[in-house]
Amino acid sequence: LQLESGLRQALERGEFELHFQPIVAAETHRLEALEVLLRWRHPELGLVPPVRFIPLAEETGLIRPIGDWVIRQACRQLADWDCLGLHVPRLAINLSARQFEQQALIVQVAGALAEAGIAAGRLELEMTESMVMQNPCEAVSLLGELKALGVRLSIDDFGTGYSSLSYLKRFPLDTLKIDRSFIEGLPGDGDNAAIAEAILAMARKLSFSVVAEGVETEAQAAFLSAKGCQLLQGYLFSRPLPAGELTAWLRRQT
Ligand code: G
Ligand code: G
Ligand code: MN
Ligand code: NA
Repeated sequence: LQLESGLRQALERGEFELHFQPIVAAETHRLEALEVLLRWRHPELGLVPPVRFIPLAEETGLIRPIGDWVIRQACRQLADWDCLGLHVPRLAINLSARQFEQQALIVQVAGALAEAGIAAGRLELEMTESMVMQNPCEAVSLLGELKALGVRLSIDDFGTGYSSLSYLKRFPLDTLKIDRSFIEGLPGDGDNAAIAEAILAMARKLSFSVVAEGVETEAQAAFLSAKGCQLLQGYLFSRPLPAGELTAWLRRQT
């Protein structure tokens, strides 16, 4: 209950902040995108992780204004890096189910892009399989409208939900993010190696780009790269960092 009343005031009190985690090209390790990860700096509790407050934000509907803030703030930050001459090709933003239900999302995304002067193709929206599969008919029309804006669309935590690649192909999706539970223990874990290889082989045939999440070791990166995974994300390259630290990381890249 304390968390809920706090959450209502967190936006106006400026307690939210965005962290950013690099997604790099497997072959060159060059930056391809940053995933945007929301953090709540609570005045008494300290940093509250999203698993603790996103479900609450969804239940209370607060996810809508919060999600709107995330999209706007992320676009503003991208414009700031552009001004500094620091090249960030793309941002990947997580959507929640409640945001995805709404037509208002189209207006929010278009508004944020226009306000910051960001090309739509530099924004990728991440959603889970269940969000898309729960109501495929509505999903198809909403995804179509988002696609028409020019943004990229990706499936997060891929492999943990219920879907099939052939079904997913009916949606205008660009990217699959292999859930980190399948990256764990690669290349030694035979089951995970088989799953990762199968996802990569099918994704290649269906022309999805693939991001492997939770890459922590050189051995994982080498295996994934050898199997044709073009994009890698994980602690091996960087943890999610606040904007200031990410700016320093970007400067070290060039
Ligand atoms: O960064 P961390 O591992 O704590 O994030 C956990 C989960 O929180 C992510 O996998 C993602 O699903 C969710 N999350 C992080 N930021 C956002 C956000 O801005 N919006 C939504 N809807 N979910 C987010
Ligand atoms: O949106 P999604 O739920 O996929 O968010 C990714 C989450 O995974 C973030 O909370 C981020 O902090 C976490 N994460 C990112 N890289 C790694 C990693 O290499 N190892 C582990 N264990 N977690 C990671
Ligand atoms: Mn994600
Ligand atoms: Na994920």
